[in-house]
Amino acid sequence: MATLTEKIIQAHLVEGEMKAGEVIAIRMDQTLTQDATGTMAYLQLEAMGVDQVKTELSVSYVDHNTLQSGFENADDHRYLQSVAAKHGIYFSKVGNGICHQVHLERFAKPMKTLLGSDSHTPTAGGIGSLAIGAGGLDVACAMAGRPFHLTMPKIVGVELIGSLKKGVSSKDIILKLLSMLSVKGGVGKVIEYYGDGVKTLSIPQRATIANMGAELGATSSLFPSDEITQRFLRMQSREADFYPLCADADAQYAEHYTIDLDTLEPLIAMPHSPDHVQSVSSLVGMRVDQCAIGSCTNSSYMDMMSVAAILKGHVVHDQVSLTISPGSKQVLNMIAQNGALADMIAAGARILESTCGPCIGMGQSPCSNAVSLRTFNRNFYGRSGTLSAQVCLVSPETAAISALKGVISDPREADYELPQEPEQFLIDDRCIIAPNPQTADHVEVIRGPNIKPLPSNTPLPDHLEQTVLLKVGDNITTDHIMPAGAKVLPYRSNIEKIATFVFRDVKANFADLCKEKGGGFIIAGHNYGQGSSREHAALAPMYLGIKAVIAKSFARIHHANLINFGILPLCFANEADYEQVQEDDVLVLDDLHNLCANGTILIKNKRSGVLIPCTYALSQLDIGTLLAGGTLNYIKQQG
Ligand code: MIC
Ligand code: SF4
Repeated sequence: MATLTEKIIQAHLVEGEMKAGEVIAIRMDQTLTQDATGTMAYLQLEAMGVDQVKTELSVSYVDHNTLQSGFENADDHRYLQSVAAKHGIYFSKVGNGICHQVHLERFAKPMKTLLGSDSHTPTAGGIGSLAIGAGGLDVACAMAGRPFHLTMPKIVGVELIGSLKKGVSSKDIILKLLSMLSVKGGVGKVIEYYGDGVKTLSIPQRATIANMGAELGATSSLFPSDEITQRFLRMQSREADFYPLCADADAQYAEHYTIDLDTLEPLIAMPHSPDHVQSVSSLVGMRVDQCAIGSCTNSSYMDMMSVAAILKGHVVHDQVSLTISPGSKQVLNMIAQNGALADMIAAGARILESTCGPCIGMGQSPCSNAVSLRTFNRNFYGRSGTLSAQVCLVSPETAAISALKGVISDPREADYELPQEPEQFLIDDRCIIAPNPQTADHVEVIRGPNIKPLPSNTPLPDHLEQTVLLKVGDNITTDHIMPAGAKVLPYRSNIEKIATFVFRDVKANFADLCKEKGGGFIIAGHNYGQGSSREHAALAPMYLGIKAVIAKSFARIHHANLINFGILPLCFANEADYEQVQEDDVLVLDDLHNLCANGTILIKNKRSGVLIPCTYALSQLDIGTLLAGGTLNYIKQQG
């Protein structure tokens, strides 16, 4: 009576019991990194003194920082390529595609585990791989052969019935689920899909759904590995990677939902959260200024073919800028060869590289007060680079038809021919550089001036008495904490510099305040740190002297990142006590050297004298890590 998740975890379990809520450790078969998180991950791997990676496969992708408006991005790329060659890691060159799309095409395998330093790593769940996003340090540990610790998730079953109608896409399935569960509805859970509707979905369609499980806050999302999976692998010339996998008929799910694809309609997530979902039909006629198609969610061959079919013979509306980023070199090459790219160009689309691009604010910021329809997965405040923009998330079909009309339009009314799946994908891996064990020893790791040494933390003192420097509400994203975009991303390997941007759009003087007060605390509401895996959202605050975050609840990856860098994550035992703390209050924490697993602690507010009970979800290992001042210190301490 096992679920898909239980079957894969069982086969990789190193420590613990598969009981929801228990801490377990699993072996990671594969890892992936991307350049924006990869530089730190590899600096950490180097700090651990690891010679060759211990995984079955590790891949380093370059897809985020590709604007190269200064030397910094290119320096990072050089470092990544050389460090990959040195340590036995495959290197996917810039231009080869977005990490999740390429990994799905060329490397992901059913029944394997994958840890990636990017929150959308679960995209590979579409092919039946248990794929989890984590901070770079956790990925470095996995490459060093250490098992990955996580809390055994609850398994949620989502039954898909019926089949999608023309103009309705798999993006609408996951937007529907987001409207049902919210951005924190998946925290501590793996979402498994089953039912007849699953059989109607291709692997890239499944991957779109698994990708945006990250927006639910889920640990991962999983689809069975069936004849559709086998066919996809055959089309990618890797049928040998097929492994059949399905949940047992009597598998037990902690929660259960059904989505009827027959009655599903096109949906749209309104600003500034992926769960602010409405029907497209209710917004038809609203002005659109920009449409951006691509990202790891919706940049597959079939997505591009649907878009090209809608655009064919038409021209983009005068007032709209349409950008298209095909997800990989494979996709771009195929649409170039079959003429679909020519249809896009003729329609006036602006073709961008096969990278993240506008999704992470790397160019294409919309105009002031723009309505921007994007096929991406996140529409967090400010992420596009234009604070006043209204960014909405839609399917490729909705974006394409709206780009032609200049207003939000319902793709069910578009007149286009549904594209056919190809017989075979175009295989050309020459932009993926395989490591060569014979020459690894002689490789020199190249560090340009933007590759700064890792900052370190000091052990946690027994007594902390510091000021509350910031109080924020619910659902604070890592984009709030550590903004991305073209101006900030170049400094991902330069913590001193990137730390000056922490909370830039929330409290402009935050970094200066930290310096002035010699560090302090942050108070937050629910789901603090939702969104990306960027460990810079913990590492940079650590650098600024933040010692603890006290919140109503945390997002999983950020919670782990805080521990990895020695910042204490505490939760209000009574949510109402959130009101007992204000900015500038001085809080006192005592007896920290005697923290015990999953315990409670009393915090004293010096202003009011009130004692505030807080809980913490920390294992003994987490406590050891925090006391040492973070994972790297802990590993050194343990020898
Ligand atoms: C994102 O979508 O926010 C990112 C950029 O891909 C991040 C990683 C990063 O910040 O480098 C993610 O999702 O983890
Ligand atoms: Fe890149 Fe956007 Fe996907 Fe993040 S969500 S990996 S920035 S495409």
